[in-house]
Amino acid sequence: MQTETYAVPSISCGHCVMTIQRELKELEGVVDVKADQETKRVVVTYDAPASREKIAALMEEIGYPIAEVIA
Ligand SMILES: [Cu+2]
Repeated sequence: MQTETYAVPSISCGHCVMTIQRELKELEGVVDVKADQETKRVVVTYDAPASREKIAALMEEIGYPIAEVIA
């Protein structure tokens, strides 16, 4: 299991936060998602079969591309 923090500049309001959390939690292997509109960061805890690639692809698909992996 691992936890990663992503910079997601397109987070602009509470709806973005809700959408990201809802969509990512549906990805198999994702254990926890915390999106923050102030810092425009998303912290995801996941295990296989989820992967950074799958998370990045989903974020792209829903309109919130990851700009940078912070940690
Ligand atoms: Cu929004």
